[in-house]
Amino acid sequence: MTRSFDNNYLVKYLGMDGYFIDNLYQNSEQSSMKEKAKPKELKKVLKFIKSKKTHDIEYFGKEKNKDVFIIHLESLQQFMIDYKYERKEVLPNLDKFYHDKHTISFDNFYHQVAQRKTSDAEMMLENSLFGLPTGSAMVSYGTQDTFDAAPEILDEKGYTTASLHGDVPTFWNRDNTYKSWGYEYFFSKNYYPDNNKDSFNAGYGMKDKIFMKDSVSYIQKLPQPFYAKIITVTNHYPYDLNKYDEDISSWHTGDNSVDHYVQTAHYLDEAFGEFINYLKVSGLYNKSLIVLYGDHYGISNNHRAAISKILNKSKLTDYDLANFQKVPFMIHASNLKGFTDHTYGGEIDVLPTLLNILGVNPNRYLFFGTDLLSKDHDQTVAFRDGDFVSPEFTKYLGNIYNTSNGLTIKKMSKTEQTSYDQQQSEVNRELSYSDDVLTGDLLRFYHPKGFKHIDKDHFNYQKAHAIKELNREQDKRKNSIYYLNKDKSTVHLYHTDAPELKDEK
Ligand code: GP9
Ligand code: MN
Repeated sequence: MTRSFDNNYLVKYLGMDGYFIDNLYQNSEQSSMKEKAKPKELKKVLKFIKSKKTHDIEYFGKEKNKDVFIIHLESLQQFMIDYKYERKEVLPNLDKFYHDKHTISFDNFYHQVAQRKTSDAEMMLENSLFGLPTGSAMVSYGTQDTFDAAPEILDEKGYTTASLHGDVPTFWNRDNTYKSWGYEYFFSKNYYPDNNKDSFNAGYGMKDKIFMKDSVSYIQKLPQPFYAKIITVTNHYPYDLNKYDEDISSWHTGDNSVDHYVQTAHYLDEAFGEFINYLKVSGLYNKSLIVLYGDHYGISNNHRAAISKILNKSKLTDYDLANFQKVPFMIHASNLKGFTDHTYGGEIDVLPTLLNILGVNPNRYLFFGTDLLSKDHDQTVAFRDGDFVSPEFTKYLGNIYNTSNGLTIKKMSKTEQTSYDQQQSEVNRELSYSDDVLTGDLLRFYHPKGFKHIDKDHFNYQKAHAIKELNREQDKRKNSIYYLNKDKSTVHLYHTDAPELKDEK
């Protein structure tokens, strides 16, 4: 019951009757909470959100109407950036991108997921709403709740929206949730050739090099501007990889559930490098806004001995483990002047940051995060269990540290105590208000001027329907990469060393 990530999985192990009873119980719980929720509940949430308004003229609209790639780097942690192993960079392509003169790279950016890792990350990234303290918000509320998500907001600005992922559509209830979020297209596993061949898969889905190359067949047909989320999966516990894909040896910490992480992370980097090369050769690179994020930790705090070895720290503290929760976050576009941004933030802040750069005012929406690039961004980063990090304090696993020097704070001055209490109460409020929005479906009461909530029945992710719809849209809009290339595919521009695709021309 704790693995409610995929309804098919539940049916398989509970049987249809058991699944039906569980579903009935879940739904009755949820619908009674929804019935009890009234529009007045929204008032206190809106008051809280409005108190965190930001103004960021410098970046507003800097990349308006650019194509957008959101690249989900599965389980990639920040410590791997510029990490060397056997005197080699493990992530040469990502390191290069991180330090590029047009990439804004964040080095104090944290994942904020709880148990349901990728689904919590997707909820935060595309709604600026937290996941739930237990269970998956996408599974429990994704089908029936009202959302104001990134795909819907950008659709209203003329964007074509698509999510691409080499796993089955039902995982994390994506096939239903994405309709509530307004994704026009969802290219999941069954869209990809040979998707069931063993050698084409590793762990939870298709291998990244194959998935990313074959995704081009769909990306090139998206009328522009488009918003395309590409969800990788190979760098996922337990980090399985065919021997022939291992271009780097494993770590030798002696902890077998950690040691192969470096190999799948390196594989992910190679796949990313191949994808970026295609963007450059096809001309998409300079006309796109490219966002990269690590969705959550890959190596959990239970592996302290192994973490000490890979970080080369003989005495690992909870402060080190708090820093270990950092994940990469990078924004790249030709009009951006690259730098390493030390601002404290997390996944909840991505959507307001992205929309502002695209020329959409984030203050119009009920977002719990704030624009990382604005001077008035709120740098208190809430973790789902009530811990938090800010430029002053790191509260983690029951200890409080001074963020700048990592020293345990045993006694606080009066001013420190006031500031600490303020931050803690803000964290508690934002987490509980975010839960109220989901459990009470409060966004159904939110109708600012010009808002229209989507009709979920409009969306159909069946392959035959979607391909027909895509071709129709292409003919109507006449501005996909494929159309502009005189209806000739650009897939031949994509070069991969994936042995499974070596015969493909
Ligand atoms: C499943 C993949 C992994 O489709 O996104 O999900 P996770 O186990 O990381 O939550
Ligand atoms: Mn994940």
